[in-house]
Amino acid sequence: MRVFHTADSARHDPERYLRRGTPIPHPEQASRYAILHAAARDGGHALAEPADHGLDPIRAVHDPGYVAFLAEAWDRRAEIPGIADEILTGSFARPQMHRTPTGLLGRVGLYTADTSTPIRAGTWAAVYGTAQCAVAAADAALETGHAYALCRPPGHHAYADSTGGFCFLNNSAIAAERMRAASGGPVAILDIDVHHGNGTQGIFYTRGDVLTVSVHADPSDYFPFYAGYADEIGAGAGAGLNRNLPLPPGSGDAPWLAAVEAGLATIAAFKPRGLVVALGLDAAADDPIGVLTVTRAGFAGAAQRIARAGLPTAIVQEGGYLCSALPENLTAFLAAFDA
Ligand code: Q9C
Ligand code: ZN
Repeated sequence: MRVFHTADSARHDPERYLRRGTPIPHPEQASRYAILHAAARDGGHALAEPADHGLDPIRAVHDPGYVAFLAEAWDRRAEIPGIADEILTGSFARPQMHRTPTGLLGRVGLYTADTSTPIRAGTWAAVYGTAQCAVAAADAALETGHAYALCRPPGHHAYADSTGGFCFLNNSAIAAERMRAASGGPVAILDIDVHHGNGTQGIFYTRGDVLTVSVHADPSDYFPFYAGYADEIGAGAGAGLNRNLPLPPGSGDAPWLAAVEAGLATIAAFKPRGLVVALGLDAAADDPIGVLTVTRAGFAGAAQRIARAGLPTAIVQEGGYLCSALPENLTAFLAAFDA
């Protein structure tokens, strides 16, 4: 398995976020990069840094004003009087707003969904570099069959114009659009992170050329709350091309793998030219913020089933938080995919 990673990933290091009103150590820590990197290296995979394809593949799925905001915010922080050592706000735009503010602090609330995505000194370098990993994996998958992008921070909660849920740039969406453009054909995304891939769904909801499928914990009392229900099936040209497979909290390998199989059946019927797997490992039983109980054998089983689909496949890292099972589950997934 070819693995694309960048040391810039560790330059985004959020300290804390508000969990139910209480500041806690941020779960999406920079050390996730070193842990996932060591797991990939020890698994005997071929590690490489990606080429730099610039902003075009990012702008292919993200709003240009949003991309400029992320790229410039830290360097413009002096425009926010009294700003802390990170850029974050407590005032968020809502759908009924009447103005688009031009000041930087107003822009933060316009482009941010929650308190989990502070922008710090190295944030742009990290999210830019990790998006390039997604592009490289998409290209390599079309050339050689499959590849893994060690993306950190994750991406699937980022919409075209908003951060959220630890995510800034939607790496899986960037990989999918890259594969679609390069292959000339439709592509599919299978998201198996424990959280619904709401940003990815939002980006492709009205598109007829990208099928989005997500297997996740029921969002009715779990992040991201406002999307991820089975009745969200796409709209316009994308009608019928979004499938959500929510599972009750506590679900383990058997129902989770059955949902993965159901998603793969929908994908096979779509006949895509490529597949992006949004590989969250936070469905694991001992993940600190997950609510499903998937085992290492479950992750290996998912990888086998996905590999059997026989599609050019870019595997893009999403969530999965610090616990002893995190590296073991990555190793198991990649090994089973290659087997
Ligand atoms: N305070 C991923 O796994 N938790 N993201 C609540 C609002 C957010 C998880 C945030 C969990 C996001 C990529
Ligand atoms: Zn997640």
